[in-house]
Amino acid sequence: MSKKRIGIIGAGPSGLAQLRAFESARKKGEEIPEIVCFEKQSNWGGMWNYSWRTGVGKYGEPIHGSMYKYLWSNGPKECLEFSDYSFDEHFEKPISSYPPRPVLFDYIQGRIKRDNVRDYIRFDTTARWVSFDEKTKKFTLVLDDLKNDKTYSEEFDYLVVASGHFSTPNMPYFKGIENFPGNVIHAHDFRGADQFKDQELLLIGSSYSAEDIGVQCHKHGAKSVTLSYRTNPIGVKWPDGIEEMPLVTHFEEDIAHFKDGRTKRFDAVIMCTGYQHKFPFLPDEMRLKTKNNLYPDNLYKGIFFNDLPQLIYLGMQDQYYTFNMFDTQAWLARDYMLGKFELPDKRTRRGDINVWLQRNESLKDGHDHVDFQSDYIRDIIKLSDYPDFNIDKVAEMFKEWLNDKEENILTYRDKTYRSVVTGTMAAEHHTEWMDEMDDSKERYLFEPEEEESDDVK
Ligand code: FAD
Ligand code: NA7
Repeated sequence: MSKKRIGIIGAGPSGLAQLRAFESARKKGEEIPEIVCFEKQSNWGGMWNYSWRTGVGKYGEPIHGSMYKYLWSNGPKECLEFSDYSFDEHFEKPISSYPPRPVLFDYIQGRIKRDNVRDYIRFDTTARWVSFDEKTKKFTLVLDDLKNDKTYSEEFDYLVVASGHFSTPNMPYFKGIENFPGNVIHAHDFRGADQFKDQELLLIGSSYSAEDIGVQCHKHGAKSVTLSYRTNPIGVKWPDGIEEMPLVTHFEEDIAHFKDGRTKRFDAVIMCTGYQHKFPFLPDEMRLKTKNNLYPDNLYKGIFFNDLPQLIYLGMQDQYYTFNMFDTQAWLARDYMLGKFELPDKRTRRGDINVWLQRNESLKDGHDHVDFQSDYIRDIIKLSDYPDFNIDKVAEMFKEWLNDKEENILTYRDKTYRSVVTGTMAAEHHTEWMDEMDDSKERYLFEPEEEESDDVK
């Protein structure tokens, strides 16, 4: 009998978790199926693989990346640590709790560089279209080899969609914005604060992007930052130079009018208005349709598409937990594909989904969200052999992090946390975050030498 074939779309943290899950089974002596992972970029790492480009890439594909220069982890690294590959193992010394992007990118790569994971990935290859044959129960995947400008197709028994969901902007319209004389961009195209130095900035939105881009622009010298919220303000204590205002109603040239009747002049507008789950390679009946949400509908255990469980989605939830959540999902998905984890019937699955959806409806604040996602991880981690980690402690850290941010949005990244994987306490970074303008790995890992004493002993 020929080997089963597994197709994975995307080599970001979720797709890489899937590859690592299979590698871990292979190392334990299990026979694994034939696996091919398709990645439209030239390298792995998804969002963490920074691109200076905006718009389209060198082959004319929409740019995936939404990360920017000077991006530092927006939560403690102890909350995302792989439980089978610790920060200690990778860096061989304690590091701080909030590393910059290049350092986390390095960590993600460390775990997979030791395996032959790269061999499974076809880079510069875009998944263009998927169809499913009810008779053969196989997927046909149409692929574009971007480098050689060739289109071809291959068949798979299982399809893992790990294409991310923070890439296609949600770009609302505000009356008069077409006549705004300055820059109007979406957070997806923000590549760093430098160009906004000395400017009066308007950021629309009140979630992670607004908070982080606002604080970064303040740190790097914007004249003022105004955050405009639709539903709730972020509500932390803002320093002088950052303020929150209600939603913009319309623009007149460079003047924004707000719901409370106030007006203000701006040099640039950044829409921090979130992203769309977009799967242009999937037909209607296989497409996950959801907003950014802690429990997207139609996914059993947050993973298996209920109408067709051979179709697997990873990392489609809104995220408190990230890398360790993708791992728990990927390990369970692997066991299903290996025939070691059996799914109940469709009705039972639906019932399980409904319970989570109902609870999701009742969540009130960040602490509830953390408890919800922690319980979700508890629910799935027990179903595979992914190494257990202290979820209670991680939930506590998330809640402390939320409090830290409320207390002081400019200094929360100077706090340190203890690893639940190794017990190591994070080191303090050599420079306070507000004074640290260099986000390179070299600068981050550099250890200032002890100052030599002039005292004669
Ligand atoms: P992605 O990282 O988005 O990777 C998806 C991959 O799929 C990409 O490589 C893409 O090129 C590929 N792909 C997409 N479509 C196709 C196709 N048709 N064919 C082939 N390949 C395709 N998380 C944290 O833990 N800490 C943070 O500080 C943090 N900051 C963030 C800041 C920003 C601005 C954003 C946008 C996200 C941030 N995140 C953060 C969340 C981040 O999305 C996750 O950490 C993680 O990258 C999600 O992994 P993923 O593999 O699911 O998706
Ligand atoms: P999120 O977390 O999905 O938040 C989107 C924000 O945009 C949220 O505050 C929304 O307000 C706001 N929004 C959406 N549409 C509109 C319109 N039409 N008008 C005004 N405001 C709007 O996306 P982020 O980009 O902040 O974060 C995504 C990831 O990127 C995250 O994981 C980070 O790690 C980085 P609402 O509250 O719904 O009224």
